[in-house]
Amino acid sequence: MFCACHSPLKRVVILTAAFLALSWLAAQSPAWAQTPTSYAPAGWDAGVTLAEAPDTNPDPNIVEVTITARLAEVEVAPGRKVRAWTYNGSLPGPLIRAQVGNRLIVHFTNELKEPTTIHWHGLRVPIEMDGVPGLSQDPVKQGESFTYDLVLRDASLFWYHPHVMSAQQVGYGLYGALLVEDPADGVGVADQLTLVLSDIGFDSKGTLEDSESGGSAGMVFGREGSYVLVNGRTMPTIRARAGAPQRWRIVNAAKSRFFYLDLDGQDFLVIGQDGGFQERATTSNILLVTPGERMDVIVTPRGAPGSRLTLRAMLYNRGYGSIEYRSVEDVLTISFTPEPALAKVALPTITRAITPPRAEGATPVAMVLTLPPQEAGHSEFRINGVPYWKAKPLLAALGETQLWTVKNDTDWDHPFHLHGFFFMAVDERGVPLAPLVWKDTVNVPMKTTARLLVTFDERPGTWMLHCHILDHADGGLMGTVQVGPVAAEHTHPAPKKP
Ligand SMILES: [Cu+2]
Repeated sequence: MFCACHSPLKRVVILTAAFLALSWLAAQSPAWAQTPTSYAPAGWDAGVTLAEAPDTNPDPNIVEVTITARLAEVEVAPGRKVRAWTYNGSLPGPLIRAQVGNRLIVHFTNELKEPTTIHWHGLRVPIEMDGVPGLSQDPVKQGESFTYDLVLRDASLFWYHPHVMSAQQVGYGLYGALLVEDPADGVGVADQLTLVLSDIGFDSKGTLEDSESGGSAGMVFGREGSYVLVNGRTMPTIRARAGAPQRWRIVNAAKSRFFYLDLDGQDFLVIGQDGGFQERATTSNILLVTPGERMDVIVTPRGAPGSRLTLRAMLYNRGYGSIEYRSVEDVLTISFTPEPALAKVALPTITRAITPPRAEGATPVAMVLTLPPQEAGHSEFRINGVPYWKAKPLLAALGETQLWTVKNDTDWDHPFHLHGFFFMAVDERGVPLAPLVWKDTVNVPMKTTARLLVTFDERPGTWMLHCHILDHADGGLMGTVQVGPVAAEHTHPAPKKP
């Protein structure tokens, strides 16, 4: 067969054209395509290093790791040791690092006495990989294994934790970060941290606090551990040159604690949240991260060379017990090098085209969250009048868009989480709140109503929805949505009453 490129002259023309095209592309290539400049001193992040799960698969498109749940003694501050429940012996569990589009294989083994699972918070997985016993898999008992095998469809920070006795298991240390990166995301900030915020409670002997402490009242308040942790350490220090930008990927993995972050009034440039980049970046001098949520921010810490700056958790009223007799907590110290402050560094403009679900024609679904007065010394949270163990699933057809109205009639905030799907918050008229962003966890403040648009795509299954204050979830504030062909009406399998 004759090919035009067999003619020497034509070959030269084609090669020249290709060369010119490549040169033009190189000249057009934006700043982010070049290696971004690091301004941080060597070892700047040693105080917050996360253990990483080694990828044992040579295929560049597959990340294959081994995760084992087991007891281990960890040191959260000098001389402060606790025998925690861990993944691979570290607190938090190892950071799993992958690229968007990768296949992730996790060989999970449980060496704890208690049954457990791994739920992949925020990931759009098939139901078989969602980690909820009774709905998607059997609990993994002591000595047993389970292989999670899924495709990472979205770039963002995600996290993993058990879905069995969640308040206890997460509170005792079972959580880790999953960072799904997009090498072409264009952020161009070299100095990056993944920050897992959490807390833990234990006594002077290093024994974990009873996860049922305070009984029903403890459940209603949402129990917080007294040690505030950043990547498993109390009040770590990072080093930085003043005026140099850093990208922080933050997840709140605490079972109840809200983090209301203040960097001495300096700005957080928020570029993304749970499901990836926002439509456009926003600036705020305080950052609320409720349990389960993630934030992707650029900070440019400023201060005199050689001085220190503290990231603090301010008081945030999420209900009775959250601000009374409480004080601001120090979270992390930034220690500036003696170098002169960097002059203003231009930051990238991050935008993303997001098509919101259509509110017109969406099926309205109403949920009312209540906390009836105690009965027989016992409290329970309810959705539409029933706690989880008496609830029937909501129903949704494949491809259906629903408009969920979540009315919080209680005196506590509830970070509302849906498994397996992103949603978008909208106003009373169904118009998405600006800027557009995909969420899987959104705080519904006390006595307010959230409106969430969600499209249930091609993945059938029975998916959890619940408050991510895990004491509240265990106290009844959970439900399910059954997506897909609906058989006979059914109730939940063997409810677990706390
Ligand atoms: Cu709640």
